[in-house]
Amino acid sequence: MIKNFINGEWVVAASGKTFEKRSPVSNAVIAQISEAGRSEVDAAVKAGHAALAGSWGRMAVNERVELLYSVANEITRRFDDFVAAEMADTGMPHHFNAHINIPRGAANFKIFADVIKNVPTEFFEMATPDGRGALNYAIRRPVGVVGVICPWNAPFLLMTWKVGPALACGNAVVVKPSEETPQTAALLGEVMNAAGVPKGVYNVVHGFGPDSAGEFVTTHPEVNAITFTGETRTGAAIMKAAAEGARPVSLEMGGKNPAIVFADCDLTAVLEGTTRSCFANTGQICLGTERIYVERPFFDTFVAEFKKAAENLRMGDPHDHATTMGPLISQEHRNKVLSYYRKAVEEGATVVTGGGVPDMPPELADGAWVQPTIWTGLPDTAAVVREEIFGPCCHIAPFDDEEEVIRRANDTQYGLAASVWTRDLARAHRVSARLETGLVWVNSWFLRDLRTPFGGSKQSGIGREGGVHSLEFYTELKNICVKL
Ligand code: NAD
Ligand code: 6OD
Repeated sequence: MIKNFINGEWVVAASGKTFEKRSPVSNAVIAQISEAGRSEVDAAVKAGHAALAGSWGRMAVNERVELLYSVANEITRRFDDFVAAEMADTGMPHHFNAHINIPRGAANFKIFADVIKNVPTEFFEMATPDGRGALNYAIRRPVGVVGVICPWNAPFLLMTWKVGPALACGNAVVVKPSEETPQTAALLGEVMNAAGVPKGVYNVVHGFGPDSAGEFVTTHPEVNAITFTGETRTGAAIMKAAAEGARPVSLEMGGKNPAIVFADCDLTAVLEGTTRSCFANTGQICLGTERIYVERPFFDTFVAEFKKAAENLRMGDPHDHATTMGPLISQEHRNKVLSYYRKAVEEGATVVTGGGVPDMPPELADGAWVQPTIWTGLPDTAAVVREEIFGPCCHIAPFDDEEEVIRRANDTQYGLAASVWTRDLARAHRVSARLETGLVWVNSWFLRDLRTPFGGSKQSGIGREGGVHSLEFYTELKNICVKL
């Protein structure tokens, strides 16, 4: 059984409640998980405060930095365990876990250790009327116990993206992993103990959202700040919960990200890039592309070549290194994605490829598989062009000029990411500046130095995390003025 990790110990919920985790690949039950109730969440929050009042709260920054390096090294030492756990929970192919998800998890501890080691301090010598002067400076203090609410789509990368900076800044955390992906958060508990991180600094409580561990964390009055990644609707509910006690939130939420392809682009690069941005992790990446706008003279060529690329994807066992696309996370999510596949047809889409469920060998037949799917022919008002689907699918539409495509790309409630494909650099700068998104990639996708700001505009997010920008959320500045 996967247990809660509270104050450095493995804890079974007093209620005895458990829930099942099923494999996305086969639908077989692969784990039972102990579901934390209010009392376990309360114990986790209190353990966090005790850690802050104890050695963790008094630890010098350099010592904390060394501990975070030890955490990163221990993740690397147990690399295969993390890859196996993440692959079992998500069905994500081996290469994505081994080359992105798990290494980025380890890097998230190192990078924020380096950030905190080098953070500058504001310091001013002031004149005073009596001529003696004053020293006025600002120091950063941890915000306290941070509630970390995580999604299932890149679980370890996204959880450590928050736990890394939270700990670097000297906070304690209570993590609520997605009910779909409990394993790597639990493994990280073993790593924390092995690395010597004091008890209570890192706590994990398992369960669902409403009326379960997620709600218990976000409504707990002694949780000082809440950081969340997930759907926009959930983020709004969490913001309401955080209003009680006026607690700060950082929200990373949904998207409906456009790719804009100009006719002068590099065909090889755009095919490679958009194949990844639409289909990597079976389309379950918040930054993924679900709308492609192609300049009209290039439209037919692009659609024909992109169809071939989608049809070349290989679905199968995630352990097989030849597999390039896994299943969706769950049957429930597959039902949602397939409902959009039907809706696209009802709304009059031309199905360029896919649109249904693939034939899989008997041992995989019960998994949450769907075909990579491409549509054309829909107006911008169609549901599959407006709503986040979070599956391996996209709609491709032609455009005629720059103004038009900027307007259409921006015509959405979301504002997470966009990509622009062109050889004309002046145009790339011009278009990027006018897209209403937190991130823009030019001739690339999912490429980002971890020290740069990450986050969404409009209903895709509140706040920016990454590098020193994470300090805005995970620390509070304190102004100290000393009269000499
Ligand atoms: P979700 O919102 O359903 O769940 C996220 C987490 O919130 C889970 O741990 C869930 O148990 C918890 N939760 C649900 N309701 C809650 C409540 N009322 N109170 C407290 N906790 C609650 O999201 P998901 O389906 O796990 O993830 C997919 C979504 O995440 C997509 O919309 C995707 O775009 C988004 N996402 C955004 C980013 C980003 O950086 N902007 C990154 C990854 C995923
Ligand atoms: O690159 C990142 O740091 C990041 N947060 C990626 C998010 C991926 C969403 O699925």
